[in-house]
Amino acid sequence: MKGKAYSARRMLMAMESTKARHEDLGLSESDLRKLYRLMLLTRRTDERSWTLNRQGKAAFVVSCQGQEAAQVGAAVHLRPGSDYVYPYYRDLGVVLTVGMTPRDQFLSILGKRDDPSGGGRQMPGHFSKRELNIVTSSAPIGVQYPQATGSAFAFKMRGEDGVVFTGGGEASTSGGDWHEAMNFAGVHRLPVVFMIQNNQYAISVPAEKQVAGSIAGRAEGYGMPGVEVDGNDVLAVYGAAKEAFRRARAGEGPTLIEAKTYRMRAHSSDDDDRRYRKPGELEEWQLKDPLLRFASYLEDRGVLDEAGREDLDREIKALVREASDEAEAAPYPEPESAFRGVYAPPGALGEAGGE
Ligand SMILES: Cc1ncc(C[n+]2csc(CCOP(=O)(O)OP(=O)(O)O)c2C)c(N)n1
Ligand SMILES: [Mg+2]
Repeated sequence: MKGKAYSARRMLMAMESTKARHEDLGLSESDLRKLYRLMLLTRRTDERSWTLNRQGKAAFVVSCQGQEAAQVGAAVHLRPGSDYVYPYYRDLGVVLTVGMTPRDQFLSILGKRDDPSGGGRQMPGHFSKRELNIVTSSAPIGVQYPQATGSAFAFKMRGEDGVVFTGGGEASTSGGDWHEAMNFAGVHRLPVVFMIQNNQYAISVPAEKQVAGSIAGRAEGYGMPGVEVDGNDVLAVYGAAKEAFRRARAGEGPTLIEAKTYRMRAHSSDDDDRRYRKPGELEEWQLKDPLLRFASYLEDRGVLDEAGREDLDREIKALVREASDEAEAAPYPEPESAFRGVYAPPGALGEAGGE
């Protein structure tokens, strides 16, 4: 068994050497370190979120582990605060890259007053931060797509060069919202980048029971390029997203990216993934863990060695822990505020209502 894992790793390393190189993508060594740092920050923040759930402190969490390369590799192309982001619930790596903080994440999952996503009342994973133009989602899968497309239409009507980034899982492409948004974006050549993270499951439903044909291939029918990338290779995603953002900013229209990846944790903290994963499947994908792969790339090219990775990890774990402790100590919303944003205050609607 050990020997098998070892040879699989060797095969993987051989595969990697044929993949995208940072020099061709115009990335410096410091850009590479930044990408790795963001991926590690995402992983450690996610792990801490899971721990807070298992300690009984956070009622519900959704994990992005395994999808960091796709999320960070795409989101680094955003201009925080001027572009718009319509993320989905698993996009922790997207929102941290744009500028949300681990503290924001912990305030949210602990239901604290200062949670930017909704004052402690929003569903965890429904990320939002006004100054970063991160727009919250609703619970039905796929509603972000028409909204994102509408924002892209606004950019175009105003003659601005903003780009809208949105995405979801592979199952979100089975709903009408996605198709309507893709068509509208294609017809009007809108500055929107769609990224589907095909992580192989929709809760317990495997991708082969969800997706007919190819998701990336559907783009042609909506008049835009569709690109399938290895979603566990941050440089591959970076390259595909670079071109998608360039096209959008240049007024050339939308792009669809399908990032092939794998969800390494259960669907949510309330799901038991042992009931539906195929035997050995998780272990196989763990060898393709995006962080390990990028670490091996960085080591091969002399950008970051083991000691450097350990230093960085210590630093990140400390800052994540500090953010988590701060959020635990932060106040809950005042009970009197429970109806705020739900009912109009007395008298606000004049004689007709409000009492
Ligand atoms: C319209 C709708 N149907 C069903 C659900 C329940 N639901 C929540 S997440 C999910 C799985 C979605 O899978 P996918 O789009 O592949 O994203 P992933 O969770 O794998 O990242 C489902 C079915 C929902 N929220 N909305
Ligand atoms: Mg999925």
